[in-house]
Amino acid sequence: MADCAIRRRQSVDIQLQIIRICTKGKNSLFQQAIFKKGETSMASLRFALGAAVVLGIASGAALAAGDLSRQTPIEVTVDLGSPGKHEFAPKQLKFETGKLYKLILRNSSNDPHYFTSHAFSQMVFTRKAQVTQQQNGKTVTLAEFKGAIREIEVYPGQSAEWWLVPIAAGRVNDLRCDIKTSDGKTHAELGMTGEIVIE
Ligand SMILES: [Cu+2]
Repeated sequence: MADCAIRRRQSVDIQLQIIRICTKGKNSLFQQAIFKKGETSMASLRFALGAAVVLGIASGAALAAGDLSRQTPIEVTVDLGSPGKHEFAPKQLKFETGKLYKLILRNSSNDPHYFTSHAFSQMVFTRKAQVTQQQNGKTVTLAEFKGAIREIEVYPGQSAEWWLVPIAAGRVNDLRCDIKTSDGKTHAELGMTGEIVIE
């Protein structure tokens, strides 16, 4: 991280130097190339264009280093229920801001379950959500969704992945599943609740 910061700092310094070279008032190479009367200054023009190209490359490098959604993801797996039990396992999830997570929501129970936390959904940037399936021992992606996600429902025996980068720190207690059982109680009322901490 420190290395990246230094590299970015260097690339900013290079950009500033080039901007200084290119905008030195009367001595500006652009101005010399454009306004010099009587003699053609192709060398100056070429240098100025070269500087502009270098400037473009330098700013491109700075952008690539800053794309937090392209890190290697940290895997976090949550079991949504288990046969006969309505609960999240684990019940407490921990994340850190600025890191990319692959949050795997695995439902190996006999009921559908929601992963709902509106507070959490406001504190993360979503890169994508994926529907996955196990085929011959391999995880195969069936569909991919881009855009903000508010909650995800996973059907019995299935899994989904939420690729996200936490952007705000805090502790929220609204993780729950609001599906109702046949007697009218929600899974949350039966204990399917949880806490999420972002540091
Ligand atoms: Cu549920």
